Amino acid sequence: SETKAMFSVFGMTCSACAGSVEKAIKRLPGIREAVVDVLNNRAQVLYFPTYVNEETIRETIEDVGFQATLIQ
Ligand code: 9UX
Repeated sequence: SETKAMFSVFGMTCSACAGSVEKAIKRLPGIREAVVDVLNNRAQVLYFPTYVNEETIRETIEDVGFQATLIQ
C-alpha cells in the first residue's frame, strides 16, 4: 500500500532546483506525490512500493545533481 519516505537533499539553492527534483521524482513509476522543500533541504515522497523503492527515488534525486539521504 501507499508508503511515505523523507529524504534530506543538499545542494539546492533555489526553488527551480526543488522543481527539477520534484519533476524527476514524479517521472518515476509508482509515485503518488512528491514535495520538495528547498528551505529545509527535504523531499517527501508518497509512493507505491510495488513499482518503486526508496533507493531508486534517492538515486533519481542524485541524478539531478543533489546529494540525497533517506531519513525516514
Ligand atoms: Mo537555478 Mo537552482 O540554475 O540551483 S536551478 S540556482
